[in-house]
Amino acid sequence: MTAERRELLSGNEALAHAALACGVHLGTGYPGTPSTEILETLAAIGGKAQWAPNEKVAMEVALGVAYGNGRALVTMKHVGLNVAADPLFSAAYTGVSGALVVAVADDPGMASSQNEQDTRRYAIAAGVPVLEPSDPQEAHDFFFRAVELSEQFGTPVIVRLTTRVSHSKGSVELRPAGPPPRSPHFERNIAARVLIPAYARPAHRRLRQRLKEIAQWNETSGLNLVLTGTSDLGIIASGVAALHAREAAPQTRLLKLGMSYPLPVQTVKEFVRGVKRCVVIEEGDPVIEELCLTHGIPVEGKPEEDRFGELSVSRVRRILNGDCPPPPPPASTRPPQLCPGCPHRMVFEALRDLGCIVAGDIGCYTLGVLPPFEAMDTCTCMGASIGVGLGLRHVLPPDQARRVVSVIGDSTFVHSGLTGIVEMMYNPPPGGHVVLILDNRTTAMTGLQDHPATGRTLSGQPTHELSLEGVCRAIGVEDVTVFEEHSNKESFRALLREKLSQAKPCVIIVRRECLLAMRRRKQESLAAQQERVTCQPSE
Ligand SMILES: Cc1ncc(C[n+]2csc(CCOP(=O)(O)OP(=O)(O)O)c2C)c(N)n1
Ligand code: SF4
Repeated sequence: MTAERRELLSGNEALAHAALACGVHLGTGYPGTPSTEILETLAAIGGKAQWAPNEKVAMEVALGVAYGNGRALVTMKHVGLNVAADPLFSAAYTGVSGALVVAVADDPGMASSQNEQDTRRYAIAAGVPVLEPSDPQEAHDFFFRAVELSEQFGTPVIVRLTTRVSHSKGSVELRPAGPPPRSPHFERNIAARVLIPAYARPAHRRLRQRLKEIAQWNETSGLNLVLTGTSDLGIIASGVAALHAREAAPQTRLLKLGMSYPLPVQTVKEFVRGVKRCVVIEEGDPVIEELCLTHGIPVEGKPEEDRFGELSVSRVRRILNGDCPPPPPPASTRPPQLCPGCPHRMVFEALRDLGCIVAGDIGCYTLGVLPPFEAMDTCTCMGASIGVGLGLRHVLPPDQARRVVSVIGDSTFVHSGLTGIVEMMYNPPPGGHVVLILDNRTTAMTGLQDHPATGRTLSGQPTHELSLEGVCRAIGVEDVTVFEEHSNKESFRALLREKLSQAKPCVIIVRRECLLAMRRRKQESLAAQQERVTCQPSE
């Protein structure tokens, strides 16, 4: 008999431990709060994990692993799934021969995101089953089930986490290794994997049939639990909302859905028949509520106001009592700020003082929108700065157009800025354009992750370093300047003024390491030095 292994883990860490125990051949993804620690943990405990340039590439690499009979984990935050949606939808048609588990972390309340979209909408649209763990233990256990489901039905499976599940810690009983993965090998199956219309049409029918079979499987999957209680009121809930519901109304009968799509319709119908009234409590969009209503199951949902932000025990209590929601809390009084001495500061001071119209992007530098800079005019999604800046340049009157600058970070540039540069050279605005790449040598906003232009892998190993100036020149930008004299604010302003006055496309790469990244690098090299000294054999 094996001794029980328990550890205090967050949901992200618990999922990574499960991936290791399942023998996942490769974990890949792109950082994004609240999902980032999954791959960092997987690498730290000895699994193979790597950052991809963006979520689409990560999904495709993972798909290749799963086409090759391997087990793959791909991780991202909810908005990452927008980027990876194209391969996901097709993967649902082609199916996989190994396992493909997509761990997506939603951010209800937008603690660190530009929107609060609900990943379950994608699961339904793509036709991919979705599991919703409610705590770190389930994040661990459900990953095993996701691998099993993926291999049994040959389907990608989404594990939807939310901020509380990803980040709260709990005592997790670590399961022993599951059934070992099959040996990776390639079996040709052209009709299944090449989505020309002649093959895609039957693939869509196969997908719908598979979903019916998975719905049937879900009726007895053991992922959905009925917790006993009185029959006056029944609650259907998923994810962390199920825990809130249990605490808010411990005497009430509760159907906790571990797998919300495809819905176990018979299980839900039977549950609703057994109670006088049934309320659905879920974090995010009213997805389960709508699925129930589509199947003619009479349930009540939460008020529209409770679709925004994270749920809590008190919020659930209020929903169950039918009380009116209070007005939303006032915005936090102390907005975040760039660190003192942050290299982005000098850039935004110059953009402000030169009266630029700034098409911005997402990263630490988005804080350039706030006082004392107030030097960002748009910020939509990762990579949008270049396209939006070009659009403004095309349409604005010349006196405004010549002040437009696109500002993008190094990680974001690699993620989704490259094609913006291609567009700039393919369809240059008549007055040219200025793109600023803020190369602080890290993905600072999400916690200092490496990326293809830092020359280090997720585990800190040296690898090929993408040259930002090289890639811009290769695309055809003749005017590329690398600015590194940070102590000289005036020379940066002069450079920016000069580039704004020319009517041609140009790129300025402002290169200076993020202070926190620099500090961490120094600490690492000090630790390595100390280790070398301690390891010196004594004479
Ligand atoms: C599609 C998508 N994936 C991930 C994120 C999370 N995220 C926001 S900005 C960012 C990158 C920031 O790095 P960089 O552009 O280098 O700017 P820095 O924070 O270093 O200034 C990431 C990963 C996101 N918002 N959208
Ligand atoms: S973490 Fe780095 S990039 Fe972000 S604000 Fe601080 S110094 Fe600037």
